[in-house]
Amino acid sequence: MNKTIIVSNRLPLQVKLEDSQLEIKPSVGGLATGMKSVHADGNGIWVGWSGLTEEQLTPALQDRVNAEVQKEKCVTVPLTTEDVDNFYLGFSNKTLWPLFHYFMEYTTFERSEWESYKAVNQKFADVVLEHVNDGDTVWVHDYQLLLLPKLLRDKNPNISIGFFLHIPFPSFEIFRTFPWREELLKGMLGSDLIGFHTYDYERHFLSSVKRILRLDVKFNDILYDDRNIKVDSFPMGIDYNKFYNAAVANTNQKEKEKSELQRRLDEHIKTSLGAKIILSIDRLDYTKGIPKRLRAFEYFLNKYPEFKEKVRLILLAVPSRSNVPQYQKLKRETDELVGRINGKFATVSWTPVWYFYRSMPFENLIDLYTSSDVALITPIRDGMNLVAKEYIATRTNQDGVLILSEMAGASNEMNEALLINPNNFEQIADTIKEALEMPLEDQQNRIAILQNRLKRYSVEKWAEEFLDALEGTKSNDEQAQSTKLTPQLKQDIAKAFKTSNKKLLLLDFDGTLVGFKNNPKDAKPDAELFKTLDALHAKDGVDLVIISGRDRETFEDWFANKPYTLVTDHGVWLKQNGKDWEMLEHLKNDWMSSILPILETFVDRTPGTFIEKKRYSLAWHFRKTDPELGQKRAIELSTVLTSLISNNDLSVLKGNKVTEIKSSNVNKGRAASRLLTKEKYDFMFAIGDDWTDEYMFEELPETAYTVKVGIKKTNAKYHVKDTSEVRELLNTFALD
Ligand code: GDG
Repeated sequence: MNKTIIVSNRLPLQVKLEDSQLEIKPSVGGLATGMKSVHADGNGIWVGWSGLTEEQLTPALQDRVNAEVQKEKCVTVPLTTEDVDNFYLGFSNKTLWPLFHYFMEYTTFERSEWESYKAVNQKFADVVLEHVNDGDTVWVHDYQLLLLPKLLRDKNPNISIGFFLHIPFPSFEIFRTFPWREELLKGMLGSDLIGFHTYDYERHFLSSVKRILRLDVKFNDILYDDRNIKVDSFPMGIDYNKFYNAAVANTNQKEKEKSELQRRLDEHIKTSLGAKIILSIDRLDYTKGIPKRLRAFEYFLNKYPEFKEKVRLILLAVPSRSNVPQYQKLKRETDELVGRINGKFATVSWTPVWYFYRSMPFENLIDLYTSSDVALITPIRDGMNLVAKEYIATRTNQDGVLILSEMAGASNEMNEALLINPNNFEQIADTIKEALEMPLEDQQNRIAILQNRLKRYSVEKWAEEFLDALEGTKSNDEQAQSTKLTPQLKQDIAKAFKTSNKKLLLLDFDGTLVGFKNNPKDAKPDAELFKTLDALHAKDGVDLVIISGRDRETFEDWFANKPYTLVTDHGVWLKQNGKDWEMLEHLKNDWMSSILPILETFVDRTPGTFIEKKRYSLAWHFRKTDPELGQKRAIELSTVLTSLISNNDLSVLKGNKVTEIKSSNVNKGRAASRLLTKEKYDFMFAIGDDWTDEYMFEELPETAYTVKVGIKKTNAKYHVKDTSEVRELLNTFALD
């Protein structure tokens, strides 16, 4: 039976070692909850680090940890202290975390830490590969493991790999500064499905893929390495019922059952008529905007002094990554600010900020959520923010107001909250006042809508949707409508080639026999290619035809002394058996003088594009420009041209990053059928990569072997990955 393997940096377990005693209990985080049913299902496992380094564990203890976590269907990845320093505290939290949250000034790029990041991703891969079987599904989580999908894919192509990023994906302008950007993107592209919290992160990722790797992106599909990779957004939800039910239990508890914290909260509420509590909860992280929030609260007290002695801000800052210098600095700054505000405003009966620097048990968290009139959640950047969602779930009477930063991913789904810009103190102060004074009915209307949404799209649903979408990618290959040439099929075709008498090979040139270059003039045939072509041509009964959109002069130059048949200009010219060039189609080129100036205006406005003038056609190349701009201009150009050439015998061909204008009655298909009328072939083979080759695939009889390079939609029967696979295939024909 196939299984699902979940992989994250940390296991969903808290493993503690005190006086050589091991204590292992399940952790209560959102991810652990969301994955519960996936993890519990069948023989699925969870792979991750236990939280204890190899140095902390003797071999005997290590064995005990392994045995204990195994009971929870978990498998550990052993990490050394050095790994944790360089991979986790170093590269993950001093490079990726700040960069992806737009904190460029905190981002360091250390080669040694990058090396460690790669090595630790490999350690994760080794453990997963030990447990994975063909047909299994692997779901990789978060920024610590961006390289893992590729490491797995390279070793086992027969598994389904999903990746989910829990933090933002930054815009191209930020991501491009990252020194190892290609490697990181390629690492992620080992997946079949890549998920983000929001459409914005998805958009940013696709834009980097297009600009940095120059890959083809169609809507949210990336064509890469003969695979179709899906990218989509899945906003993570919470365990709604868990928070709602805990809140109901909290409100129903008797006086003597209440926690110490709850009593203190109740006392505050009783101190004066209209006393209110504002709640702020986050890990102490610079992305969460805690100092700015405190300053905004100070500004609020100055601007609206009538709230003094009535309103209290409860600040719960959970310790996090305290070994990283920026976090230590943030701790000092927060301590000082709280001290300053309390020193400035406190009275004998009132301290404006109650500050907790610790983690609280779940029950206390619920005390805080249920007792607060307003939740003030103002991160500077946040992938999603689950605290905002949890606060809403605990509002069993549907009262309360959420003030939420528009920079949190959650703001996309929480329009009914009061959305603020965390850098605008004026706006925050006014919004706090608005929240404190909001009529109950208005509060209830807003919370009701938010609750409905959160209830429906819970964390279980999120996990289910992601896995369904991952399952759906399995049929991606069928979308290509052509069959992948397997080693067996290649052998069959080679055999048919060998056993036939008269063979026709129609080979496109650019993107088929040679890869694309920025300048088409540089994509010359190389010695290795000539060797293959010569060997093919030397075989008995072979008609070797190179059929291309290139102009006659270029081919004359490159293949001057070669005896192959050449068809150029998409089928205008033919050179056969060493004879002179012969014109297959009689064409005019007097239209060029009117089209050329139009193309020139496109070149002027689109940096990096250029015109290739051929004898019977004009091509506008946009391979070197910004991919999105190029695509946009190509659509614009085709609209302009279509309106102009309607009365002419011209057509516009959209090739691979090129738009070409030429006479309508010329195409590779017509040229191919002419060749077919001259001879009787019992083996026909055509291969090409772009739109112009489709004519050729269509014209050939059913018995022909037609092969597309790449997995775009095609009329060809088969497809191969790239030019190197084409050459490999031709070499097998050439062998005896
Ligand atoms: C990352 C992304 C994204 C907090 N204090 C206590 C406590 N918590 C729990 C909350 C909540 C969780 O921790 C925090 O989740 P967030 O989503 O707010 O933030 P990150 O930790 O930064 O998480 C974030 C998330 O991944 C999921 O994809 O939303 O954007 O940065 O569940 O309840 N729990 C307990 N005591 C505490 O003191 N028990």
